[in-house]
Amino acid sequence: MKKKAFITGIDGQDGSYLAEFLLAKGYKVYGMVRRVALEDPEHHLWRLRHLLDKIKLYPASLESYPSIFNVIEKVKPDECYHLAAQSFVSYSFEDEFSTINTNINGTHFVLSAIKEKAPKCKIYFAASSEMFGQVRETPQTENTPFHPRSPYGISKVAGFDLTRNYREAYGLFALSGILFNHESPRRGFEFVTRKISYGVAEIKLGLSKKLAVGNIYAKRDWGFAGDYVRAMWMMLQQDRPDDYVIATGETHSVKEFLELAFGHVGLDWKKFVVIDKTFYRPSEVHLLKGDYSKARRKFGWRPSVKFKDLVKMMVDHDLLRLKNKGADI
Ligand code: G4F
Repeated sequence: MKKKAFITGIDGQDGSYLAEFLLAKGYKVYGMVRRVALEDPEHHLWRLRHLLDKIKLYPASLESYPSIFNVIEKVKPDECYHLAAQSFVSYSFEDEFSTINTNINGTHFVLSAIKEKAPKCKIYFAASSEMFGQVRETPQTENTPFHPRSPYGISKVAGFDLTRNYREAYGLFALSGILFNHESPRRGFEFVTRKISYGVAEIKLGLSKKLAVGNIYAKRDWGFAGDYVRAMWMMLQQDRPDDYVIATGETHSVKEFLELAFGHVGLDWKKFVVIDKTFYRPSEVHLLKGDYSKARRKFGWRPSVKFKDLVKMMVDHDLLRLKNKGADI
């Protein structure tokens, strides 16, 4: 019998890579999406276009316990990957309340429904390096204390604690992946890497003249999303549930990303980039750099894409996309 995997947020960057990965492993893949995505697949399901006849999608909302409960009761998954969230940090400052309600309740609903209807199901929770926030040490490990600096980060700390509590209190096989930033040609356009790769492609093709960004001195540990979904699956294949940092162990500034991205198409970033303070955050996470040695030691995970190659991959994709008028993936 094929194993059944259930992915919340299957229509996002990570969900789409994970669905591909699990299908290739022989899983039956089920996904939860908002009803609007099923009604308007062209806009909402572009990352899954090539998979739609291989997966089964159910409408449900992170805001509604009954909707999640019903889907989990129907699917009765063997593995659940809870990726869905309001995941854009900037937006979490604009609407603290909906980010906190949706992210914390959504995680709670998924955990509770699994406990009631599929208690043997292994659960992956998408925690985040944003939980480290104002970092207490560098590099950050599974033991580094959290100090979140955004409503989004706070919601992820609560999700992490809920997941651990369901493991300790009810014996669920529930764990968290503390993933550092991970990018790809499927990244949403609001995140800085995609904003830059797309902006560079537009400028190179004469479709735009300037790129406005915020704090270019922030540093992130950027990896390739395809590598990170492999880690999610590996975590769930271990004998015991535990939490893991997934990162590259390198840190680079937004400025370095700009230099490389513009440099890749033969342009000098300083001639095109303008700083717009409206993109600054009320409280910034200045530096992230993860230590993934526990994941390497326990199950041999390693990142396969270097920072420079990630930048090139994203810029090349966006050049092609614009030349082909929308070849998405
Ligand atoms: O690309 P970002 O918006 O990603 P951020 O805030 O690091 O969050 C991402 O990674 C987290 C893991 O650590 C995830 F949990 C989260 O869901 C998301 O995937 O911003 C990266 C950095 C920030 O320091 C930001 O201030 O880039 C800086 N930045 C500078 N100019 C900008 C811009 N960010 C955006 N989005 N847009 C700008 O114009």
